[in-house]
Amino acid sequence: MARRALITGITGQDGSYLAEHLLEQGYEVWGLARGQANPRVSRMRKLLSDVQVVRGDLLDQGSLISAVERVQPDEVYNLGAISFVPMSWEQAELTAEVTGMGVLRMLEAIRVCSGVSRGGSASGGQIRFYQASSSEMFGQVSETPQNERTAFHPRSPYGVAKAYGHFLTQNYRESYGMFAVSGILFNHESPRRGAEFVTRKVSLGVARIKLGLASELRLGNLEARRDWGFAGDYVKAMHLMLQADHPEDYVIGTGTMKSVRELVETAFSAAGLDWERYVVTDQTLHRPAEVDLLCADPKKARAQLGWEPKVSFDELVAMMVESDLRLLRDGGDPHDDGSWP
Ligand code: NDP
Ligand code: GDR
Repeated sequence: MARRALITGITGQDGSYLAEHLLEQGYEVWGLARGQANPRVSRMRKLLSDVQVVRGDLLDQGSLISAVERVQPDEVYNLGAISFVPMSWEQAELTAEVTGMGVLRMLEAIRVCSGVSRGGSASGGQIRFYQASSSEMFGQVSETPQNERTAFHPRSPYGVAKAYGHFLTQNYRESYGMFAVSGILFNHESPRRGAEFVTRKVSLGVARIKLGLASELRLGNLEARRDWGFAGDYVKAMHLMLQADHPEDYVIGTGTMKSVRELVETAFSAAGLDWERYVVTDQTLHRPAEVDLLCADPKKARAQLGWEPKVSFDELVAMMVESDLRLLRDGGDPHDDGSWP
């Protein structure tokens, strides 16, 4: 029988790549979708027609229990979150509820449905759980590169909420013997990245300028450095973590970092443009507390999971710029339902 996976955050960037990867592996894939008439759900249904939808919301404990009861998954991937860091200052309580408490509700749904009690016996069979932890938990870093033992110092309500979810996942593993793991993923991007994140904002900005649809691109802190990889590579690591013999947490990243300035230079030059003519820095886009740099040490994932990123930074940026040029030339709107590249 096909293994069954339940993915929260199915309408997001990672949900789409993970669903495609699991379908290729022969899984029956279910996506948890929220809202009464959520336009992102109809877009997802069009693009991932083999994914089955179950209704639920990370804010609603009962809905998660019903979803797990209905799907009877072998594996649950908790990717749902308020994931845009600046929004977490504006809606800190909502971020805590969805990104933090949502992990507790999902773990409880699994614990209750699989009949796990203290001591770790699962009368209903073991459901493996993946939590989407984040390099934002390292925040103001105490060492570089960051590995699985690096201390956390989150710098945003988002990072704090992710740290709660991370420790809770560890705690359910230790308290109930659940196969519950966290992937500490560094920034990963793609043509499907939300337009609010800096890589996509830049690739769309470049495409608009190239096609004469805009004359400038406004950005915040150009000195911040990140370890950027391709989302399609990273979802494979999520799957590998749940196939391991033992439940353990892993850092996933490329091990190289670039500044936002380098990102901008690379993206504009991919379209044959000089960035200094178009980029305007805007103080209002700076964050109340910035994460200056993040760089992964992915040695453990390479050694134990055999995972390695395949797409380089330059290839990733070129892929995103080309995709947005194509999208805008074809008259697509990056915020529109049908235009997901
Ligand atoms: P996206 O922002 O693209 O997707 C977020 C998803 O969460 C959407 O499907 C959204 O659904 C869903 N969601 C939001 N609120 C709720 C809720 N109340 N109940 C159920 N679902 C909800 O994120 P990514 O795909 O980029 O990231 C996936 C996960 O990985 C997130 O948890 C993110 O924090 C984490 N992460 C991401 C990294 C990255 O670089 N991309 C790096 C490290 C961690 P809807 O369409 O209904 O809004
Ligand atoms: P991040 O991603 O906060 O790292 O979180 P984002 O792309 O938003 O920012 C990266 C860096 O770029 C700087 N920056 C700008 N960012 C945005 N969004 N817009 C701008 O105009 C701009 N100018 C400069 C930021 O200050 C920052 O330093 C992402 C999310 O996917 C999280 O959910 C995930 O956990 C982490 O990556 C790892």
